[in-house]
Amino acid sequence: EKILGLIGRNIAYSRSPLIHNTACDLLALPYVYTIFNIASADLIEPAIAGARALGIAGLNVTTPYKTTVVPFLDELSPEAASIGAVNTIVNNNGHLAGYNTDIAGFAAPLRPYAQRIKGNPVSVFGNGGAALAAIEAFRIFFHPCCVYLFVRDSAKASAMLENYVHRDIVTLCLIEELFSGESGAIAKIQRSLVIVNATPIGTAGRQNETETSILPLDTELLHPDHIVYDMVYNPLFTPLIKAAKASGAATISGIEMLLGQAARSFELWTGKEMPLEQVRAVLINNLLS
Ligand code: SKM
Repeated sequence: EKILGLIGRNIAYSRSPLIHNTACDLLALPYVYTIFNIASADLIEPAIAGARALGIAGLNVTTPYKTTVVPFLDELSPEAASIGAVNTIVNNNGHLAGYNTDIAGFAAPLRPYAQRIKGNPVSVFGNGGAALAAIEAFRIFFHPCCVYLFVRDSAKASAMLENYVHRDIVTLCLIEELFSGESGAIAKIQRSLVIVNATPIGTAGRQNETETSILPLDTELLHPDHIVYDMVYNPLFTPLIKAAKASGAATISGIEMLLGQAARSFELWTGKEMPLEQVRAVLINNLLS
């Protein structure tokens, strides 16, 4: 059996083993996908060296190591290089190639709306790697004229954007201004065709979650022309998805991105197409139980 796995920190929650092991069972492929919990960033270099030496066939990488792994790989795909983040490693006889399937995985469920999105502004909430993957996906697949990036901490967001080659498509906006009713910020949300939550806000069982912090924005601002995309997938129906549905907006659940990136990683490792409908059914069942 060949070994696949996920490296990250505190990742027992991950549904990636379920997704990939289900797909391998369905296709009778000789792989097993496991969790490699890595406690600190200084263990990444030896972990990658170990994966190379042991012939681990492939890895996913999740928070907080998507940029940490980059210097230890032999090759980067163009989209991984553009945002400096890797979520998929393929081991070809000791040669490690890094990819980023979050970008295309994010874009996949937006494809049916492509004609509507092109040329329109979109809003993304968050200042981490997930937000950057979404921004790059809009740039590559939908050419919106601009992305409004709503953040709480503009210093952190500016630091993140500093390393991003295409930062000129991003306009930094403050979440505070939205909550204090600043008209410019509100107009940006109202003009946006897609609203993306790339923060962990709304995730089940998060520490210190209060009534007012389960939503990234005042959902009164949502309207039926919006497409609301929540990257959070647990719970399946997040507070944002529920509010968006109530306002008549189209909604995309975080499981679509999770499945989208997984399907692309799976194909890079196995050369086979993931049986998406069956895997989605198993995942939904698991999240609802
Ligand atoms: O990019 C993905 C990663 O491949 C797997 C994952 C997970 O299992 O939670 C989340 C994302 O970071």
